[in-house]
Amino acid sequence: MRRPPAPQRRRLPGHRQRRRHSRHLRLRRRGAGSGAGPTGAGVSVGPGTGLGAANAVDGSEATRWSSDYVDPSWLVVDLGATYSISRVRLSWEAAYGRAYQIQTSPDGSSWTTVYSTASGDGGVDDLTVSGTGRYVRMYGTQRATQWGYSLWSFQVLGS
Ligand SMILES: [Ca+2]
Repeated sequence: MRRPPAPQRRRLPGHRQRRRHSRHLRLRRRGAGSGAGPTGAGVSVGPGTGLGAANAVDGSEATRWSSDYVDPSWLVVDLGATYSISRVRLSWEAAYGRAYQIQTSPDGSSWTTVYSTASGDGGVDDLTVSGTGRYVRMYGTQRATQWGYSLWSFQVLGS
């Protein structure tokens, strides 16, 4: 059964604390003396749980998230606070999205599309976008393979 994309907070075990540069919105694990934001941050997916949502935001290109094998599927990142978002970088595994949208939201329920494609070809999609929000998601509507949507990493940059 499909479920609505209600935010489902999850800790990000093993997430690294270092930043590549100051404008990179690294997702930070709550607590651990890391200077995490007041509300923390998390990642959620739907429908179902797929494989390791936290793997998309763990800072490693060797671990991956995969959705269930169904359209639509999505991965939502909670930045923990509102940011101006300028760039989203997706690193796809062999199971990639043919058609998907990048969307932002202030509340995790109403979404604004800032990027859309119906001809995704996998690899790395380094997207320049313009938006504002606390939540950013990849909303996949057509898988390129019989498998799911699988990302080595999903990065959001902004200020
Ligand atoms: Ca990863």
